[in-house]
Amino acid sequence: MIERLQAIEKIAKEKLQASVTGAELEAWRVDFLGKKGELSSALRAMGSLPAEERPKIGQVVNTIRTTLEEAFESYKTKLETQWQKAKEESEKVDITLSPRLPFLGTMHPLQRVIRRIEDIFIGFGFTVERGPHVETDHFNFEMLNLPKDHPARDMQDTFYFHEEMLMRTHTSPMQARTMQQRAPHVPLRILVPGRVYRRDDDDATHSHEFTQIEGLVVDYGISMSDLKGVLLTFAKELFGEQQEIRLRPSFFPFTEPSAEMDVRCIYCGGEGCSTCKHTGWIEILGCGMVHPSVLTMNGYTDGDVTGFAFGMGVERIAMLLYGITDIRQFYTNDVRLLQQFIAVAR
Ligand code: 2NM
Repeated sequence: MIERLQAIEKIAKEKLQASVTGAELEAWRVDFLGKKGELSSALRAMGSLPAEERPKIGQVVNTIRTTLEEAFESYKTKLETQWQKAKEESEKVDITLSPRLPFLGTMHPLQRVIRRIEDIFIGFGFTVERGPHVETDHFNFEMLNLPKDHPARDMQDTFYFHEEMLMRTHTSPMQARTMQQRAPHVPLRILVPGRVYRRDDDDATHSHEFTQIEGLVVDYGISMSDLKGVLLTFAKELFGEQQEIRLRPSFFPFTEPSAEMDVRCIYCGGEGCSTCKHTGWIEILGCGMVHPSVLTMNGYTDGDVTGFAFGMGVERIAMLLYGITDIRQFYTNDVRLLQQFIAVAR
């Protein structure tokens, strides 16, 4: 009997050391210390022993039980410490690691140019206005001195929904709308940026959708010198204090007189290069004194009230500023282009 008990003790100690998981530990406790375990059945088997041997065996069983209970407790404590350590190790955070920066996205080059131009004109006292892209023939053409039979309507090939509804071909319909809202109040100083639409075949320099910024000033006694002063100051703020401009006579149905404005070539400084086609000048906008009929039709009937207006293509200016050579690059959203405009330093 004693040998059998000692054998149980030996096996129990070996199996305890072999237990690794909580489930194995619990199975071990049930096997060796539980009510139906090895020691309990040994105690029950004592019934068949001679009475004088029972106290001795009982003592041995109790000693082994105490030994195994202590071994169990200390082994369990040891395992729990290991589990805790492993858990802490796996959850360890290195607070000295530098953070991984999220990809922040970039402002589109067209939007950057729009914001810069808006800021310049806001500085001159202009407000920024936006209007509908789906327009009426009335505001897109009629109110801008382009009656139905006017040959100048051929200058713009238009996307029509039907006779009266179209995609705006310029942002000027918003100028007409604003004049009608505000007349006869002066001064009027507005800047209208936005997408415009023309039936054009796309190539490196043409897009059927592009971005225009037009401006309009209406007040008593506005003259061509106001136009020239504002546009020269604009050119200097956009391209630098040294920037020169020139005005060449031109024609638009909604302005009289009309002009085109060139800037000294920002690449060669006037020496002559391929960008300015060896002229030393680059055209960047059209402008003029608002045609008297346009003022009258839109509510400014006082003959002393005059105005100037101008319009520019944003893609063209962005191409000049950033050296982009194909207008389609603004719309294909190749991240290799966009990533060059990351404004946030690492
Ligand atoms: C241009 C060139 C010249 C222009 C005129 C007007 C309005 F509505 F006041 F008559 N808005 N924009 C204008 C004048 C636009 O773009 C090349």
